[in-house]
Amino acid sequence: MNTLALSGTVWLASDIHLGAHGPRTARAFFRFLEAARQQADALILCGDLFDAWIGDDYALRQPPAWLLAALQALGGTAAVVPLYLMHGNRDFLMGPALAHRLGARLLAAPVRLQTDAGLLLLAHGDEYCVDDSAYQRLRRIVRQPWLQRLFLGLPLAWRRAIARRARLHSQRAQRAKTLQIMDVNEQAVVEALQAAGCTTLVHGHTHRPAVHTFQIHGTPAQRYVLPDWEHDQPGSPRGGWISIDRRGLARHDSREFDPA
Ligand code: LP5
Ligand code: MN
Repeated sequence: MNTLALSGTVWLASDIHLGAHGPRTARAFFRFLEAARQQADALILCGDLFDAWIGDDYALRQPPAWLLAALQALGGTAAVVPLYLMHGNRDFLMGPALAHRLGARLLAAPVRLQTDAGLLLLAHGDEYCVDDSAYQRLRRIVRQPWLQRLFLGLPLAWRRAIARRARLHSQRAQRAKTLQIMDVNEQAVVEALQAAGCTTLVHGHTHRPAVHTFQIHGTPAQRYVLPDWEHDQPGSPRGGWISIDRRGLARHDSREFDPA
């Protein structure tokens, strides 16, 4: 298991879902990155930074304007503060070429993170949604290296079409699932924490920001859930991050970067 030691102030965010159709979310996120440059000693993005990632060549060859802006903002940040990227269920194809372009480091999940606030476990979170058997089946399939190689060898237009189909199927499938099925399974969380020797888990993916407290054989444990970022849909914008320093973990709201 990956272990990473980071001292000082560490910022964690997840599920920003950057894409062509989220200019306001991107603007709030870029402001967050500027703040991170000034206030954080390390920044970890815990998956689904992008709405969908269909191959590094897409980003590096001829990025569309929204992606170019994102690459510049992320690269500019990584030049100042160490930037770590974890894979999510939408951008698990982010590869070494992207990391190199950004000056970021890809982290294989889960990560045991040693911080000034103690040891914690970090993951995207989809791996703990084991009650969602249709999703877990899909996950096992798309994480096969041979299939990924095959996909990455397809023309960009095909990949884009497949990703669009996958997103549509996924959205349709979710309508038939209960919220409970799509949440993490408590037993899976406990097992992951025990395997890592941790009592605190931080993850995203479920878009249900919270701090859950529970016990593992009498020992207090916590699960922090990072929010997704959505500043484009009508209604109340949402998003945020967690900062970690020697005082502990604190949750923050991204609306401070989106003045109405
Ligand atoms: O993403 P989110 O949060 O909305 O939903 C997830 C689960 N869905 C997914 C699918 C992604 O959204 C698709 C992203 C595409 C990225 C690039 C494509 C690269 C392909 C590479 C191939 C090697 O992760 C969703 C969970 C939900 O989280 C909550 O946990 O429920 O899972 C599903 O909805 C899965 C469905 O139940 C079953 C599968 C649907 C079929 C999709 C494949 C269609 C392919 C079409 C090809 C022509
Ligand atoms: Mn996700």
